[in-house]
Amino acid sequence: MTTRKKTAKAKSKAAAKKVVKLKRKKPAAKTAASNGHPRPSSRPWGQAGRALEGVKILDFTHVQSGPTCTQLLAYMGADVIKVERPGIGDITRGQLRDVKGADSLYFTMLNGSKRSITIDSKHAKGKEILDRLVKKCDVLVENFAPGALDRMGLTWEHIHQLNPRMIVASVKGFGPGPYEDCKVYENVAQCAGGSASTTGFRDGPPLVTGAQIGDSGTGLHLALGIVSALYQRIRTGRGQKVLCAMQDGVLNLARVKLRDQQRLAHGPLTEYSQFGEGIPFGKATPRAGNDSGGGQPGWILKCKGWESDPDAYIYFITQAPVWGAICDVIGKPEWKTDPDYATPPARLPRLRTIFDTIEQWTKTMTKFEVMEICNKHDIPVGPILSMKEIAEEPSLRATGTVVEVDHPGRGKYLTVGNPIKLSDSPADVRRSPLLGEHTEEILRKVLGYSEKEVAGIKLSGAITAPDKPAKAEAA
Ligand code: CAO
Repeated sequence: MTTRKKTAKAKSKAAAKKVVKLKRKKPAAKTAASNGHPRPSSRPWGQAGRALEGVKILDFTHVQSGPTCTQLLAYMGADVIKVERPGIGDITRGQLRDVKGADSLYFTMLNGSKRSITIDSKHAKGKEILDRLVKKCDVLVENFAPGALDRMGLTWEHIHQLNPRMIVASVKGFGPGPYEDCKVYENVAQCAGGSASTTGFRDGPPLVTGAQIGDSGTGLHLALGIVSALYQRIRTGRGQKVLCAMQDGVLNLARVKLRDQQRLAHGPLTEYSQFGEGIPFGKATPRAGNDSGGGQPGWILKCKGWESDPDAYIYFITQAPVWGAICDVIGKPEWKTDPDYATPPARLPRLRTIFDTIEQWTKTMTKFEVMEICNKHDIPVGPILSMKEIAEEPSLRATGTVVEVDHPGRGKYLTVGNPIKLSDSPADVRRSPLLGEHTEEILRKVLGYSEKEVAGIKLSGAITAPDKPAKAEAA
């Protein structure tokens, strides 16, 4: 072929390409909205993929705080790859066991919808596998004791050099400061975050709460930090560090008590029962028993059966706009006009008498009967529900808040589904993985290792417990 012929052919090829390009542009213009965002999907709701689809999480979490975070991300559609130590795994697999030989409920209820890979992070081959995972994933989440991730060689600099887009999210007990090196568990955080000193009765010791605000609460905060960092990465193209200290997370949830601390400088806290009882306030926010934390006084009152049923109680709020209805319902219509009871300020010093009187009424009915009557009048009340009642509540099953899943080691168990409901991204709640259940699958399909390489990795001992290097199939 002559040079001229070649040039002519190249020109006509380029022209043809241009036509194709132009042709391709049209449908693209159709799919893009004028603001540059994709056009709204026409797929039925819930069938347009899940919120975090495509996001890969390198999950180095253990115990409760970190796993709470990554389980939520998994419910939102992220592919969560949980890295566990060969032969041992997350320590909670074996803690508080109720079924012999099976992963505990502690573990199964915090690690649903994830995949498990076993890797010895201190083994040379293990480090190589981890580096590959770092390159493939979007977020690394960890809640090791301070310094442990660095000791594995996974420093921020190393991670960022391998993958500048990687978000590194950590839970620690304390933020930078005098306690930053401390190991921290739930109740330590509740105490250090201001919850324990403000929980309980005034004449009793500080109390920790049943809700795991230190662990699960901080996990929730971390999840918000991660999705925010993912969103920012769309603009910046780079990852960042996300840190949630458990002390900070608890304080964030206990902020109304810091509010009260500052109010103390300007006088007594009039909505606290202590005020009505004439007991002076000290220098710090006191424990307030079952007083309501807001501006509408409330208390826990006995209901029918309280003598034998520890949960036969109801929380009753004397909300000001429905005070008249409350007076009628409890048989005290005269309180509506009595100057000692008619206005919220007049009632404050008399809250004890008021709640004692209301309790005489609530004690004649079950908590559900009280609720039925009060709801008709818009009086805010809340039955004290036992965990048994919650486990059996059909409406919580219907909404997917309580989900039953099947596990090969323990059979059916209940777990808490996604408490955050997205109308276009329904949660897919699956059982927790067995230890190393997905090791080979991840090595091959995510990291691209060949059969031969996987066989070599098995022999190396990087994915198996030290006592059984060559034989173990999937750790
Ligand atoms: N391969 C090899 N080693 C591994 C591994 C793996 N796949 N996964 C973990 N390890 C090692 C770590 O490298 C670390 O070893 P070094 O200390 O020698 O570096 C060790 O296992 C685990 O570290 P740890 O100190 O985090 O674990 P711990 O049980 O002693 O402490 C806890 C637990 C929770 C107190 C601590 O992790 C912590 O303070 N975390 C931060 C706060 C937090 O999340 N607390 C909530 C806990 S839930 O109540």
